[in-house]
Parts: sequence; C-alpha cells; structure tokens
Amino acid sequence: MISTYEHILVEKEETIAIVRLNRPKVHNALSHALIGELTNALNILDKDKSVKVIILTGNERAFAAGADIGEMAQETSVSLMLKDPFSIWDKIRNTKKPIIAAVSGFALGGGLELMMNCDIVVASDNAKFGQPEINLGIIPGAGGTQRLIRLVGKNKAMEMILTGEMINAQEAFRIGLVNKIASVETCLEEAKKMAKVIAKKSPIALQLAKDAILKSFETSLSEGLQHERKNFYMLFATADQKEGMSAFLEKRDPVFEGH
Ligand code: CO8
Repeated sequence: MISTYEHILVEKEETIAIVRLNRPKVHNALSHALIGELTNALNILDKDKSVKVIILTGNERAFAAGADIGEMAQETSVSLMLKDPFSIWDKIRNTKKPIIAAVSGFALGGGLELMMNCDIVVASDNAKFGQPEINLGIIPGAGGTQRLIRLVGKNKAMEMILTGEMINAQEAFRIGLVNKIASVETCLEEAKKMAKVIAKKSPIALQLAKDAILKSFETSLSEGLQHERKNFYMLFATADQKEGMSAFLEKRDPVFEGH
C-alpha cells in the first residue's frame, strides 16, 4: 500500500501500480469523493518514475455501476454548471502512462466511461457493460456518447445508449470494447501479465505511442500522421532508442532507462 484513501486502494507490485475502486456496498458507485481520490492517485502515479503501468480495477461483482445516483439526484442544472464535476475527468484522460482496466461484474454508466478512459481492457466472463443513463431520464455525461461510438461504431453505440441495455463480456469482446476475456479468478492476473510485458518497454516510447494513438480521436488523418511523425523523430533524441537498437544488433535484451 503506498497511499491511504477512503474510497480507493493503491498498491504497487514492482513497476506496476494497482488502483482498486473500493465502495463495494454500492457496486463502486463513482461519488465525487471517489473520483477526486482517483484523479489524485493517477496524478501521483503518473509522476512516480518507479511505476511503468497502472491497472485500474474494482471487485468481483463490480468495476463501477456508474455515478453515485444518490448524490446525483440532488443536483440541479445550475449546481452542475457551477461545480462542473466532469471537468476533473480530463485529468484521467491525460494520464500519460498506460492504464489497463481489469473489469469484473458491472461496468455501467460512468463506470463504462471510466473503463473507456483506460487504454486496454481485460474483462471477466461475468462482466456486464452498459450505458443505462437513459433509464434515469438522462444521457451519458462523462464521454459515453463520444467514446463509445469511436470504439464500437455508431449503430451499436446508439443501441446501447438508447435502450440502456447491458451487453455481456462475449458481446463486448466481439464488438471490440474489450481486449481479452478471462475468468473472474484470473482477470487481474491476466491484466498483470499484460502490464509486465508493457512495463519492460521504454517508458518514453510508451508515452509517445499512447499520445499518438489518442491523438487520432482528435485530428484528421493528415494531422494525425504529422503528429505521429513528430513523436517518431523525437524518440531518436532518447537514450532508449540507442539502447533498443544497440541491444537488437548485439543480440541481447534492452534495458530501458526512460530518457
Ligand atoms: N449509485 C448509487 N448506488 C448504487 C449504484 C449507483 N450507481 N448502483 C448500485 N448502487 C447500490 C444500490 O442502491 C444498492 O444499495 P442498497 O444495498 O443500499 O440498496 C447496492 O448498490 C447494491 O445494488 P443492487 O441491490 O441494486 O444490486 P443488484 O445486483 O440487484 O443490481 C445493478 C446491480 C444492476 C448494477 C443495479 O444496482 C443498478 O442498476 N445500478 C444503477 C446503474 C446505473 O444506472 N448506472 C448509471 C448511473 S448514471 C451515470 O453513471 C451518469 C454518468 C455521469 C458521469 C459519472 C460521474 C461520476
């Protein structure tokens, strides 16, 4: 344990940080306090040089069942505009290190939106995904209408958001919403396995790869290609590029230092 929070648990295993959403009595409903702690932890871990990859997870029954409805029910248009509670989500999106979501149980509403802010998703075969906001008379507000369409296409995004119905892990895998399916017992282990592979790479190359991939959501193809090229050229100023290529030519494993 590296920090004490009330609504999340943060642990480190060698170069991998594991952040666990921890409000099990309410299926990890995303209260403002929980999101505040999560963004704080991600910010610290992003700057911590000993951490290479972050895993975000919940418990066996829920990754997160969405915004805390009890809390949200009190809001008005004016209170939301004044507090602008979703602006803090930009900090999650701006995390530079790779984030792997290990998802068991429910990933609903804000929980699915949080999962879609992660870079890779390992799901348990009991996972259920949905944007049920429509059942509450609202719509997704933390990126669901924008991110889901980019991940699964317009018609599927429409179906999920307009019906509010959940899809299971197999369907989520089929439509490209998750990378891999594991059992509930092995989900976190599978995420750790993937994290360990990624953690061996050059942190600076990982950062610029993530940056270039996410840029594609924001730009035209030609602007995206320019951006990728800039990142590619920039990496030739790093010791890790020299090490990676020397190691290949010398037939040994590279040791990347992150500079
Ligand atoms: N908020 C608050 N409490 C919740 C939430 C939630 N989202 N989800 C579950 N709980 C609570 C239940 O009220 C219940 O509490 P209690 O034991 O005191 O009655 C406890 O968790 C266990 O839940 P259930 O008894 O309902 O468990 P079931 O296994 O029967 O059902 C479900 C699980 C299907 C997940 C069900 O609880 C459910 O439908 N939950 C609500 C899901 C939902 O509508 N999510 C969308 C919320 S809106 C949203 O996310 C907007 C996004 C905006 C951005 C996010 C900003 C943070």
